[in-house]
Order: sequence, then structure tokens, then C-alpha cells
Amino acid sequence: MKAGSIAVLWGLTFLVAQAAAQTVEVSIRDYKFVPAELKIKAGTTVKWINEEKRTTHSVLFTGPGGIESERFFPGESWQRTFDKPGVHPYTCGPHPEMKGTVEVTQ
Ligand SMILES: [Cu+2]
Repeated sequence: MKAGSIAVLWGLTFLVAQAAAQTVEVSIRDYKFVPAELKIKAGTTVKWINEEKRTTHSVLFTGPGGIESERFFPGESWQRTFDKPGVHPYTCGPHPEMKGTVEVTQ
């Protein structure tokens, strides 16, 4: 195989990997998830970033089998990959008034 073909193949593999591993970001600031409502495709990773000045937050899924992240500090983040379609409401452990939803489609 010629070097040119190998380079093209490598490029294609890279593109496929990029498409399969999408990450969407949610900011946390002023005690809000921004955007609060997310619609993503299965396989997408959501990364929550704490952009407060001094408050820690968590991401607590309130549905069946719900999980909670550790509390994360300003400048820190937490992420989760959603492999299956479904609706995942969540809140913040220490601040239940904060609400968000991740809707996962095929
Ligand atoms: Cu919070």
C-alpha cells in the first residue's frame, strides 16, 4: 500500500472516531444548568462544567437507578456518556431547586 492511501485511511478512521465520540457541554453558573434542557443522540457524552466563583455542585439523576456525581468545585467538571435513548431528569444534590433534563434519541 502506498503512503498516500495509508494517510487517507488514517484520516477516515479519525473522522469516524470523532463522529462516534461527541461531547456536549453544560455550564453551571448562578445556580443554573445552561442549557437546562438538552437533546442528544445516543453515544454522546455530556460534560457539566462548574463556572461558579465559589459554589460546589453535583449532578443527581432522579429517575430509576439514578446516580449522583461527586460535588465538583469551580473550574472542575464531571461527565457521563448516554448510550441508550431515554429521558433523564436531574437536579443538583445540595440545591434541589436546580433542574435539568437530558433527552437521548437514537
Ligand atoms: Cu448545586
